[in-house]
Amino acid sequence: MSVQNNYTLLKENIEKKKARVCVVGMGYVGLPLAVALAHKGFYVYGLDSNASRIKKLKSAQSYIVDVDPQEVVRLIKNKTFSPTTDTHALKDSDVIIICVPTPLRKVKVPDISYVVKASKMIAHHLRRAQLIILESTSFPTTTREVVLPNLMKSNLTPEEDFFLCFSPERVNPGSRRFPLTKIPKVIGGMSPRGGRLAKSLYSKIIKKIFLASCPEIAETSKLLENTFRLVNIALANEFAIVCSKLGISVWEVIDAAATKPFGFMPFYPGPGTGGHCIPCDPLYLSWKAKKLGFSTRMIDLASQVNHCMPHYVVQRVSSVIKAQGTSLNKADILILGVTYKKNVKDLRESPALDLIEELRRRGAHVDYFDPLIPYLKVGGIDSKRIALTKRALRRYTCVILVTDHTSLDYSFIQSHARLIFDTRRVYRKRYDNVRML
Ligand code: SAJ
Repeated sequence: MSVQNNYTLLKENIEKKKARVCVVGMGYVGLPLAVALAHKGFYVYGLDSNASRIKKLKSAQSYIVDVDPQEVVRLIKNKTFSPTTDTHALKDSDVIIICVPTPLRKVKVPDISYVVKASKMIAHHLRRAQLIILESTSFPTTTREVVLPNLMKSNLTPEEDFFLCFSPERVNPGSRRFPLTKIPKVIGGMSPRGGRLAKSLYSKIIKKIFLASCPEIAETSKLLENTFRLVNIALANEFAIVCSKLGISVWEVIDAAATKPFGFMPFYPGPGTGGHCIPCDPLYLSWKAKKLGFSTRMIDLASQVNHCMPHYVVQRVSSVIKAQGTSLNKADILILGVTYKKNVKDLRESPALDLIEELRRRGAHVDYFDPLIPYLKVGGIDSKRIALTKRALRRYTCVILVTDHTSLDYSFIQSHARLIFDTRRVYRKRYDNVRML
């Protein structure tokens, strides 16, 4: 079949929503995307190697906060969504979207093993008139230098037999304000045709599409978005330290600066930066830059500043309790909130874990409470969250407010805790028993 026919056939099938889609990876990116496409009438396979995930999806047990399990079952019943572990779904699909994890190895080196595995698996089933889209965040050139060579092992001709694009995921877990369908989509095709095919697919579920001139633009724009956050959070953290030494409130300083209607965007200090995006994505860029002979000092320094925040919090708590006549190695500490950010049940890279480890290293007895996390394992020690009662609160030398979940009763906590160290500015009024980061 000629190039034009492959392209025309795909374009028509996508336009008429007759194209079958296979989303590889049923995680926090892939599942909402699969559901959104199925909801619009595409036939969507949800391919995952984890059989228990597939079983959960089929039995109305959603494990992704943004996806209604009943909607999943309804789509399955309507035969527009098919969760499966069967890789034959790949050959049966006209569009394949890769949404697999791209973590960091322990030594802060990108781990694209999942992307490589998915590319090889797709190459094995690749056929003419297919569109392949990588959504997983990775370093610039991954699409061209990693995915494409693997797909070409199929002996099919890129941008003639099949088309390849990169389109960064922008899912914001737990955000009702920005559901997937309201977040503009950036696409970078290996060819204009491929870009247009991806645009016609995504425009069925997302209004605003930005068609970049190549995959590297799309790959690098994603890293700029999250590096921008990393660096500005680090700036806010550094200001927190300076303001503490000045004896003034960093929160009031930021509020004052935020009155500027242009040229400023408020970020806030905290106990450190967790999650799988902000601490990790920028290091994909710095790794690639180093390969190209350039050291990204801003990223490296910002990562260091953020990484030191749990230690800084321990230092501050130590001096606060010293002023109360005790010391860390005699202290009972309660950590309030352990997830990496509020209202999201996710511990990945959470600064609370570093905080607990250091407090214990310095001899403190540490308990925790988090409404979303009933059990916790830190440094090999298993613990169960405490019951957050008046009596319990009074037991602790200091309560460290690490994650400001909306569901917590902060007035109750302030009324019964002996001392609170607030790292999230939950308490906007002055209280004798509250100290601020
Ligand atoms: N944090 C601060 N101060 C801030 C903002 C965040 O200390 O001013 C901390 C958070 O507590 C958390 C970490 O940084 O520990 C990351 O927070 P985040 O708000 O950036 O949340 P993430 O990791 O869920 O980032 C995602 C990203 N989304 C995607 O990559 C698709 C990011 O681009 C979004 O901007 C962010 O959500 C968002 O705005 O919620």
